[in-house]
Amino acid sequence: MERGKFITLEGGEGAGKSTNAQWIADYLRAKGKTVLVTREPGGTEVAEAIRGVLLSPELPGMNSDTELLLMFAARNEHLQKKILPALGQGTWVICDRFTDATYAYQGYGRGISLQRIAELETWVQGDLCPDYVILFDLDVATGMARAQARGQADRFEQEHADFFARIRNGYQARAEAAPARYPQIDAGQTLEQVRAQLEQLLERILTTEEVA
Ligand code: Z5A
Repeated sequence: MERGKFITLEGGEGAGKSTNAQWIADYLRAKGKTVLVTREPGGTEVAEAIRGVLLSPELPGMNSDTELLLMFAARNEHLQKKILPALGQGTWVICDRFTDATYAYQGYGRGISLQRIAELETWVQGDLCPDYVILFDLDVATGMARAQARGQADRFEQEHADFFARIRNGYQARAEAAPARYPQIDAGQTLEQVRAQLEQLLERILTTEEVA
């Protein structure tokens, strides 16, 4: 059976990934694909429990390496129990954040060596990586304002603007290194305009399965 496509959604906070994940899945289902929507950190019982620790504002001051290891512990569980079996059955997997978030947040944001992240990536993922990383790009101030309007901040949302600026730069650096695999969405537009961009992109993925 042909393996499903693995598509991840990335970007800074408030960029609209969660808002659009289900919409993307519905669009692909209407085109005949079987689709699973999931998220990181999380996606399985154990990984969601780890997510609770990672996001809790009650646990400030977590060591950065601990944070990194917990991200990959959750990812291993998610991959083994959910993502790999689904891809193997031909299901398309839409994942709200994945390893690019680790490079952006723990690497560029916290300052952990990218080489160390790459070693854990190889250990946990082997050579599996997303077929496409849809990057929702948004200026930091707008993203923070959207997130703040939602209410209580989690452990990451309590960071300052310079942390989120490093993250945006990190995502851009990764996208520049492999632009065909990192199609970008201008997430500062209205939801209607964002979905028009997504529709064009998904059509390209469906028809050519290669984004120029
Ligand atoms: N993290 C990490 O550090 N390392 C890792 O390896 C991984 C994750 C995998 C997960 O928290 C945190 O874990 C995340 C990174 C870190 N922390 N941060 N910050 P999460 O899943 O709760 O947080 P998130 O992924 O950042 O979600 P988010 O802030 O909700 O962003 P979003 O999903 O992109 O945004 P949204 O929820 O779809 O939209 C936010 C609000 O904006 C909402 O009210 C929408 O109605 C509104 N919105 C959305 N689109 C628009 C447009 N186009 N116009 C106007 N308003 C809009």
